[in-house]
Amino acid sequence: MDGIIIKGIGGFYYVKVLDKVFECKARGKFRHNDLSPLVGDRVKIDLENNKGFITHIYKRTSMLIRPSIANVTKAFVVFSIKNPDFNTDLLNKFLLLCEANNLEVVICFNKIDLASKNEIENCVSFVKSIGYESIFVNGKTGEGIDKLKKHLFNNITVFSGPSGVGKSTILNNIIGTNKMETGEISERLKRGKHTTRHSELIEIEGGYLADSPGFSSLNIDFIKKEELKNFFREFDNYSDLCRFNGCNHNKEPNCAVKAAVEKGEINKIRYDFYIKTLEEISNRREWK
Ligand SMILES: Nc1nc2c(ncn2[C@@H]2O[C@H](COP(=O)(O)OP(=O)(O)OP(=O)(O)O)[C@@H](O)[C@H]2O)c(=O)[nH]1
Ligand SMILES: [Mg+2]
Ligand SMILES: [Zn+2]
Repeated sequence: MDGIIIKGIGGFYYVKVLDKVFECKARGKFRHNDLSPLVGDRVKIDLENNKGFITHIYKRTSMLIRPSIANVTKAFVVFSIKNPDFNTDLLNKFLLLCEANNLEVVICFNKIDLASKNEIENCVSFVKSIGYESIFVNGKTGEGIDKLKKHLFNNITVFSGPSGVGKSTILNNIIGTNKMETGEISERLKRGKHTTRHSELIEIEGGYLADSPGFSSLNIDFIKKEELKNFFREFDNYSDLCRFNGCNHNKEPNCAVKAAVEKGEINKIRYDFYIKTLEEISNRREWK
């Protein structure tokens, strides 16, 4: 039988086949080729004496590390406009990670109840200038949540974004129960608790949805210098016009991307972030 792993706890994998869930163990042989099953994996399972075994893992289309989930196709990148305040640098990092993992992106601005009109406008115009779709929501009241729901069909969608922006609150609102723990960071620290440690897929609106813990440092070590530019979609319309093939839009002469930045057609904040990241990657390479 073919199914999908929706949860893994203590060596057991819960595999959904049609409308049934089977508790399965992995066959030892996966260890040999260094492949252990992940939530999101499409797998083949056998039943022997009422016990389930995963016998095959189908090829993955993507593999996230935090949270560790395979075959994710879409990300809701969540930021609150206030508390914690919106931060373009961090958004750029999350976007870069999504692009590098080949995920579709929906930017979601939460806590609209705490924001002024002006602050909302700023977010709208920033996102517009970089060519992404954004949805504004109130995770507590559910305002705007329907627009997010429309994105779930046929996808494995993961929430990403910094801690405290309201990811779990929005997820709870989408699924209609308080499945995920939410709360102020300070309260959580006091109780010595952390957000969900095991990953789980929740089936909803014809797709699967996964929460993720907030994190403040993002690992972009796997991105190569030469491919970084491909993850900035607003460069695409210009890069063919650069004088050099494979132009890195940095110090090369006659660079169409740089010209577009000067003309204000490409957001300078984004370009500066690109150069900063390019330098970070170059420096890292020198030391290795
Ligand atoms: N005012 C307001 N508060 C919100 C909204 N959405 C969430 N919150 C509050 O923000 C706090 C953090 O929400 P969580 O859902 O736990 O945030 P999270 O992104 O899951 O945080 P981590 O699990 O640490 O990554 C909670 O106290 C929520 O009640 C909103 O739309 N408006
Ligand atoms: Mg959470
Ligand atoms: Zn160029």
